Amino acid sequence: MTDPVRYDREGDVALITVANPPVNALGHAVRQGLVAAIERFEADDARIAVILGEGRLFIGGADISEFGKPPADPWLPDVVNRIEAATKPVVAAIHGAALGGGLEVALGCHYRVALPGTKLGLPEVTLGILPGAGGTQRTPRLTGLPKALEMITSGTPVDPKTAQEIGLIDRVGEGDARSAGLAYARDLLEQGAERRPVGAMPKPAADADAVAATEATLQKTAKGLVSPFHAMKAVVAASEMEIDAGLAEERRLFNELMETPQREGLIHAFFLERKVSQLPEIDGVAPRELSKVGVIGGGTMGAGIATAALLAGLTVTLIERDDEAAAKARGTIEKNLAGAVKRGKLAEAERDTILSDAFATSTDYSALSDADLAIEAVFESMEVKKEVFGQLDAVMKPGAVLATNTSYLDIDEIAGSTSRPADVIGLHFFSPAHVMKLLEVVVADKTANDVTATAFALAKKLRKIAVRAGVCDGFIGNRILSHYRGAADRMVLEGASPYQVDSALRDFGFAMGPYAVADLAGLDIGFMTRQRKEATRDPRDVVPTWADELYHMGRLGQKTGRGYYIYEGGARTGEPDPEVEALVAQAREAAGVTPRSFTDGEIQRRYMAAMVNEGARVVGEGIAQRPLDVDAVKLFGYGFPRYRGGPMKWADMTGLAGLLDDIRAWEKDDPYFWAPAPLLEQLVSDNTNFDSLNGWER
Ligand code: 3H9
Repeated sequence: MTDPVRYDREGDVALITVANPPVNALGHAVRQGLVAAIERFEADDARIAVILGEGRLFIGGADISEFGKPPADPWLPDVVNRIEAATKPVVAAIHGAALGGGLEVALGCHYRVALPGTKLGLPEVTLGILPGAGGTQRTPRLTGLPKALEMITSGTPVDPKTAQEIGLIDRVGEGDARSAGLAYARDLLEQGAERRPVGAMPKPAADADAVAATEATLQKTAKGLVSPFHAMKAVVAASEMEIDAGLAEERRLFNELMETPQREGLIHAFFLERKVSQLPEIDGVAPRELSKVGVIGGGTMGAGIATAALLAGLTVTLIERDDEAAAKARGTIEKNLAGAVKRGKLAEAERDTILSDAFATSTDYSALSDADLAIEAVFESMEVKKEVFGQLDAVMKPGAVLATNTSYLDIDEIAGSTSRPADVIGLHFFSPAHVMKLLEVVVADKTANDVTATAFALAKKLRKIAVRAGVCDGFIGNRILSHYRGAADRMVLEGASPYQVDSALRDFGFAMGPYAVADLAGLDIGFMTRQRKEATRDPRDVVPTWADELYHMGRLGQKTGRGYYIYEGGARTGEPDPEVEALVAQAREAAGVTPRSFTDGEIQRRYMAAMVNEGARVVGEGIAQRPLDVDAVKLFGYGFPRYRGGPMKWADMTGLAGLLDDIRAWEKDDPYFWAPAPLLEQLVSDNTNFDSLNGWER
C-alpha cells in the first residue's frame, strides 16, 4: 500500500499530499500521516507548507465508515489543532471538494486557496452529526455568525467565489492545486506573511436576530431532525465562549449526536445510495449505446419520462396515437420544462434548443427505427402493451432496448410476446417522472445483463436512484405498499380514524399519511387496483368498502376537491370530513366490528411491522436482492423519512425479535394477514439482522 500522506520539498516549500483514494477520507492512517508530516515540516528547513489532496479532490471528510467503531488516536480535532499549532505557516490548496473534516483541515491551516469549481462545505448535518473538528468554531470566526449558521445548519456547500466573499478562503487560484498552492506559498513568503491561526482570532459577534431566523427556518425545513438544531447551538457557542471552551462544547454536542439512531439511519442512507447500483450481474458489463430515446404515450407519465430524458441531454421522440394527442403531450412537456426554467434548473435558451432540436413527436412507430431505447407508458392492459411491443419489435433496430413502464403487469409475458425477450426490461418510473428520484429496474427472466447495465446507465444520466427488482405484482415498492396500506385499512376497520392514522404516521416522519397520499394519487387508482385483484382475492382479506363508496360518490381525492379529506378552493392540504367517518362507522357495523381505540404508537408499530414483514418476503423471494434495495425504494419513492434509514434499517434498530413477537401475537387474531415472513423468522432464530445480508465491505 502506498503512503496515504506524502511529504516532498519544492525549494523552500514543503508539500504535504493526502493520497487516500477514492476521496482522501481522513481515516486513521491519514490522521497519523498528517501529524507526522507537520512534525517533519517543523524539524526541517522548509519555510512554509502546502497541504493538498491527490486525485479528483482535496479531502471528502472524516472516514464515515469508521463511525460507530472504537476511536483510534489521533482524533481529527487533535490533528486539526496540531496543524494550526505548526510553528511555521501552512497553506491549504483546495481543488474538487473540501467537505466536512476536509474543510476543517483547511480551516486548521493558516491560509486557504481554492480552484474554481471546488465545493467547500460542512455537510455533517446530512449525516445526523455536526462538524466535530472545529468547524463550528473556526467558520464563524472567519465569516461571522449569520453565514456560518447558514452553511452549517443547511450543510449546503459554497463555491470558491462565495467562499472568498464571506472570508472562508483567501484566494481563488489557477491551474492545478499544486501550482496554485506553490504560487500562493511563494507570494506569502515574499510578503513575509506569518502564521495566522483561525482559532486565535476574536470570537464572532453575537447576533440574536440571525439565531432567531435560523431557528425559524429549521422549524420548517428540519422538522423531526436533531442534528441541525445541535449544530446551531454549537455555532452559537462560538460567539459566547473562548476557543477552547467552544471546541469542548462542540465535542459534547457532537458526541451526543453520535449516539442517536438518526445518525445511524442517515449514514445507512448515505452508503446505500452508493451501493444500490453495485450488482454482480452488471459488474464490468458495458452498457449499450444510449442517446436516442423513444417514449410511447404522452400522458402524465410518458410526458414526465420524456421531460426527464430531455433534461438529461437525450434526444426524444414521443409517439402518440393522433396529432391532437401528440400536441397535448408536447404542451405538457413544454409546461414541465417551463417549471425547470422557473426553478433555475434550465436556461431559457437551453429550453428553446431542447424543444427545437432534441424533441419530436410522431404518430408513426417507424420514427423510432434509429432509437437506442424505447419506453412505453401506455394504458395498463396486457393486451395494449403487447400490441405496442409488437410494433416496437417490428420497427426498432437490432440491439435496441425495449422497456415498459408498467407498475404491475408480468414483464416476462410482455417479453415473451416479442422476438427479442433478452432486450426487454421494466423501467418503473414514479410520478412526476421528471421529479421523483426512484427508478425501479425490473429485470425479467430473459433480460440480458447489458440491458440491465443500460438501464442503470440511463438512471445515472437522469440522476435517479435505480433499484433492481424482480417480476411480481407491484415489484418492490407497490407490492410492499399494498401490504402496509392493508394494515392501515385493518386498523381503520377496527376503530382508528383515517385522520388519526395519517397524523400518527406524520409524527413517525412520513411526509404524508396513507389516506392523504390516496387523495393525492386519486381514489380511482386504488379502486381499479381492488377491481383488478378481485378475482384472485383471498376471502379472508379485508376490503375497505368505504373506499369503494367514496369512489362511487365521485370523491376521487384532491382532483375533485373531496376524497378522504375536503379541499376547499383548490387547497392542497385537506380538512377531515365527518361524512367519511360515518361511512367507516357503517362499514364497521356491517362487518360486526366493535370499534376500539388505538394509540399513535400502536398505529406506527403495526404499519411498520406490515412494511417490514412484506419487505422480508420480497427479499426472501429474491424480488429485491438485498434489504438495502427495499430501503432505497421506500426512501426515494415513498416518502420514508431518510433519518430512519429505510424500513429494514428501522427494523434492525428496533430489534427483530420484538417485532416478530408482535407479529406472532397479531397473527393469532388475523392469521391470514400477519403470517410472519420466513426470512424474518430465520434471522431471529440465527440471532442476526437484515444488515448482515447487505454485503457491505466496510
Ligand atoms: C465528517 O467529516 C465529520 C467531521 O466533521 C468530524 C469528525 C470528528 N468516508 O460519492 P462517491 C466513499 S463527516 C468514507 O460515489 P463522488 C463512497 O461511499 C463527513 N467513504 O464519489 C464511495 O464508496 P464506494 C463529511 C466515503 O465523486 C466512494 O467513496 N463529508 C466518504 O460522486 C466514492 O464516493 C461528507 O459528508 C467518506 N467521507 O463524490 C462528504 N465519502 O465506491 C461525503 C465518500 O465503495 N462524500 N466515500 O461506493 C461526498 O459527498 C462524495 O463522496 C464526494 C465525492 C463529493 C466527496
